[in-house]
Amino acid sequence: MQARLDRLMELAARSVARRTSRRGFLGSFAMALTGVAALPLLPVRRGAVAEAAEAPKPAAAAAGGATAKAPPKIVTDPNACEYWKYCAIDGFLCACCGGTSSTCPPGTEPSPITWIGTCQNPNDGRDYLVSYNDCCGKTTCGACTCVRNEGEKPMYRMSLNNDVNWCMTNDNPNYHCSVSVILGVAQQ
Ligand code: ABN
Repeated sequence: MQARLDRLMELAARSVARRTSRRGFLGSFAMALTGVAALPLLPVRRGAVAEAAEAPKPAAAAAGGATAKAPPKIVTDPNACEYWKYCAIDGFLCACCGGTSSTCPPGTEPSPITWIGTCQNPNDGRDYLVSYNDCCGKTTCGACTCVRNEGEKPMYRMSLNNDVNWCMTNDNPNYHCSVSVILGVAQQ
């Protein structure tokens, strides 16, 4: 049995050896190796990698890339509603009515009761308490309407609402315009 198996295996090996040659095997092996080595040279699309590298990254954008947002412009004109200390005002700017941003026009009197807001000064980044007094004693000025309601609360909390005629306790309760008076730095 053993001898017959050996003979069978020998015949099979001889048959394979007749049909193949060592040189042929080495040739095929070399071809396969060359093919694998050439794979990275195939024309794959590498542009995407290059494009990704050139696109501004978030950090680069923040540092001035094409999509970076310009810093907000600081308004210094007291006749402009965007002036920082008007952040919680509701009324006509006294600066446009013969007064200044913080003083009433001649012939009017400041209201003794006011509404107080908190505005951030963009020049130093600090929060300031600002009193919004109405100037009373003349009919409405009508110039430079300015309604900014930062921090304002609904009317049920009257002291935190700016839509109130603070001239109501003045001898002459006519509302003319509003000023904003800086009271001090708010506690952080
Ligand atoms: N505090 C300004 C104002 C006056 C009259 C009515 C509404 C608001």
